[in-house]
Amino acid sequence: MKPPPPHHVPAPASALAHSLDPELNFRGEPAPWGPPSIVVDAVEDRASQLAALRAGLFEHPAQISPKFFYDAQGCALYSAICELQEYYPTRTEAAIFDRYRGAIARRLPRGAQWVDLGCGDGAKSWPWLEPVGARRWLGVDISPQWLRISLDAGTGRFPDVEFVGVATDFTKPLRLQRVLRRSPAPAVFFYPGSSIGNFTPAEALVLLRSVREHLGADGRLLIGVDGVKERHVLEAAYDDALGVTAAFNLNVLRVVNRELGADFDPRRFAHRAVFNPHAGRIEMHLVSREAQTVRIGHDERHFDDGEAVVTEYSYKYTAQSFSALLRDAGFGALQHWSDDREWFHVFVAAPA
Ligand code: AVJ
Repeated sequence: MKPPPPHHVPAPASALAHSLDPELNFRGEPAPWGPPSIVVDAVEDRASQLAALRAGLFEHPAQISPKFFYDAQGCALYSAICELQEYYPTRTEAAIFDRYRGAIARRLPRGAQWVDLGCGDGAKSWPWLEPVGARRWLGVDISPQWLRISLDAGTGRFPDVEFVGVATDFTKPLRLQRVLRRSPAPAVFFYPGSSIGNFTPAEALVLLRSVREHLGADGRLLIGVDGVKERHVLEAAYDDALGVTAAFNLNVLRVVNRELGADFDPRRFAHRAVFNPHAGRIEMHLVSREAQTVRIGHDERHFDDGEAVVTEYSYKYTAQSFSALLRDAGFGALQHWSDDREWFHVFVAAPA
């Protein structure tokens, strides 16, 4: 792995940790992986995450949070999904970004602190850093492994940009004030990929309001959100001919087996993706193919034939409905870009 260039002097993890307010319950961990620093927020501890996973399985209907999709196998399958012919969101958003990059960048402040929410490998950020003349890049992700990868990639490519990773679970309230420098660099929050769709509209509103609270007058939000469209297009995107999304969905049972000592047999469940037009969401389920009893740790959970486990909601918005949500969250001066079919929406929003 390429070491950071010599003139890039990253803040030591300990220095950053001390700049954090203990009341906010941030704790800087000595970065065993070396510079640049990774700050670990109060990520819910593993035990309580697993307790919630277990509790969800005993509910009616049973549910598994989509955050459990993304083990190594799940991440590989998700990457494969993004290459599928039927899965249009990734490439549609990329095409909008490529086509309108200059126009979008002109709506963003120069010299920004670029905050990538759910940065993954960081690849979606890189094409923006030069056009906006970013000074800092803050990758926010639940996975320190992803942060390590994105920070290595970024520092190698952009020696003049300061890189910071923040490991946090932003299904919990965002508290990035202490890692964001105050003036003079305005913050740009970047939330691509329609990841906001995994939140209910009420939860999305909470997250957007919290982003809004992090922005000074010059700050902006750049966000991508998937559009409502014909049912057959949506359902094909979540139930592809090759069965990659089915494998992605079923893989969560292997995660559950490993994490909870359960004995789900993926062969005994079927993938199902349905568009629920009233709720405005794609729903992914795992449907029991037969009556069966599954062991979960020391307990047992019976599933009827046809009983469903809810694994993911992916909410879809129209340009109008998402504009309304942004306004509700305290944003205004909305700018909107879309593809010719209006399948995917990109917004730049400023504090109202
Ligand atoms: C990562 C939440 C944007 O909802 O489209 C893809 C996840 N699930 N195929 C989405 C997903 C099934 C994806 N997001």
